[in-house]
Formats: sequence, structure tokens, C-alpha cells
Amino acid sequence: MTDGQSNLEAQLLALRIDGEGAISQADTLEYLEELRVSYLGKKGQLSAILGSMGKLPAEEKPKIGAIANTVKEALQTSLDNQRKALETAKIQAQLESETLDVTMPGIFRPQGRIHPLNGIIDRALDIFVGMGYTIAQGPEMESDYYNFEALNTPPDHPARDMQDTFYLPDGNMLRTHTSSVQIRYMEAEEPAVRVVAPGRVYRRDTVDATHSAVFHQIELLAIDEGLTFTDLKGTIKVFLQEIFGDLPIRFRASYFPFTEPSAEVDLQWNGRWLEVMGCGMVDPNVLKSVGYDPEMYTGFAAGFGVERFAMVLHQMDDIRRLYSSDLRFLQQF
Ligand code: 2U9
Repeated sequence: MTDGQSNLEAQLLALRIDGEGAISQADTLEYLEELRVSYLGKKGQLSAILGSMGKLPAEEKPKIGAIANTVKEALQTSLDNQRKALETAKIQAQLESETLDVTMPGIFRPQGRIHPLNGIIDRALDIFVGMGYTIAQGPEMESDYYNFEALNTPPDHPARDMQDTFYLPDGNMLRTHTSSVQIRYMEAEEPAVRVVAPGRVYRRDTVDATHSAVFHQIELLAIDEGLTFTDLKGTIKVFLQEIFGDLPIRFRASYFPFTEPSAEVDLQWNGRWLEVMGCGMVDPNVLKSVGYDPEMYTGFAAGFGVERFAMVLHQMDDIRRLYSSDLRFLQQF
């Protein structure tokens, strides 16, 4: 054995011991990769040692080559084992950090509720749909024709006053009632008609405890051959009974441009008469304006304010509470 051979052999064995020690201490996959490059890479320590094999006599090369292979395989095995161990530890740590503790207290999410206005709209529409009515909707910006003219409201009627209606610069307006929806419906459909129109309406009122410039209305309209005031009374009685219970009601003569005769409906609530609705037989001029023959058809109509119903039913003293989004108030319903 030459000196060169024993020196190389010693270097290879030292490299194995040093490498196996370093690899077994590696604590990250990144560091392990650095060690692989340092020991087994093209420009690594094993290659450097093998580079000096060229100086050995030919007969000694196979033995050193065999030792070099053993060292290479041993280091590769160490690298593979350590890689597996680190990967397993990584997955284990991930699993532990993602463990769901089902005994932990949950995040509190307050329960939502139906807004009192929507609650009344839903109930009222259910009742009318149950009687065979169709729900119709229409634009909140209206022309003079649909909001007033087709509804037999003459140009000098006080409702058309700038003080009462929000006019837009182009001559249109924000609808003051949902009756315009029924005009549009009748223009599109042949009689008989049973239609109910819920929606937002606008009045130029000074806001106070009982007035809002924007509020919600529900109006119903029935057109057919032979409809009478008795049909109107029966329909309203059944509806109010469903909403408020079996309480006394009375019809009091009134006036609206679009109905003749017209009436206001009072309900005896906690011993006092409260006005809750308006109604009447559809004025023949309204039927004419949509092309229905008033000699053949009669009809009745009625309307109410949803906010007023909510205030009566839930004993509210201020309409503004319905729009304030104050959960302490809304959670009561
Ligand atoms: C057509 C013809 C007639 C709907 C009607 C009332 C009477 C009425 C008010 C109640 C309180 C509005 O919200 S409120 O301010 N409504 O008094 N509404 S008759 O009459 C119609 C509707 C459509 C084609």
C-alpha cells in the first residue's frame, strides 16, 4: 500500500464520519440540501477527494474506488433517512397546529330578524295572494300621467302641489302612491284584475314622530263585472281580521280623486277608533283612462301605510325608530 493510497482512504473514512454526523444533526430540509451539495455535489468534498485519485498507481485505483462508492452510498442513505425524518416531523407539526379543538367556545353571531316593516308586508301579501291577488311592482320615479292624470287627479288638486310632491327637474316626480303601478298593470292586462302593489312612496312631509318623507304602502285593486261596495267591505274585513284579530271596524265616508264613493276604515283598537285604511269604488274616469269599459266593469281599491300598521300593532310612538337600524329596538320584534 502506498502513502497516497492510505492517505486517500483515511480522507474518505473521515469524510464519512464527518458527513454522517453533520447529516444526523440537520434540523431543516433546506440545511440538509446544503449538506448534500457540500458532500456529494459536483464540486463537493467527495469529488475533490476522487479528483486526486488520478495520481495513484493503476493497481490501487479499484480499491479506493470501491471505498469511495461505499462512502457515497453511506452518505446518500444518511441523507435519505434524515430527509424522511424531517418531512415526517414537518407534517406532524402541521397536523398538530391545524388540530380543531371542538371543545373551544364558538364565535358569537347575533341572530338576524325580519324587520317589522317587512314582516307586515310579508303577512299582508300572503293574505292577498291567498285571496287570488297578483303582486305587481313599478318604478319609483313616475310621470305626471301615471301618478296623477290617469288617476283622475285634476291639475289643480292639492296633492299636485309643490309642497306635497317631490318633482324632478325633468318634470317627472317620485311617486306619491303605488296606484301608478296598477294603472300600468291595467294598461297591459285585460280585465278581470286582482292586483296588489306594495312599495316605497314619497311625500314632501316634514319629518316628525308620525310622518316620514319616504314610507311604504300596500294598495289593492279588483276589477270585474258586477263588483260592489259589499265585495270591498268583505275583503277589507277579512284582511283586517287576519292582521289585527276580530275587532270592530267601521267605514266612514271620505273623498279621493280616484274612487267614488270613497271611505276611510277605522279599527277599534284598545277601546279607541283608529283610522287604518282608505278605500272606495274605482272612479269610472280611471277605468276609461286605461281603456276599460265602465259600463261593463266596476272595481274597488284600497290602500294603507305599512308604517302605520307597524306602529299600531307594536305600540310604537315614533315612526323614525323604524328607520334607525338600532338593534336594541329591532331585537324586540
Ligand atoms: C287605482 C285606483 C284606485 C287606492 C286607494 C286609498 C284609498 C288610500 C292611503 C292610505 C294611507 C294612502 O298610505 S296612505 O297615505 N290610501 O286612502 N288608496 S283608495 O286606490 C286606487 C288605486 C289604484 C287604479
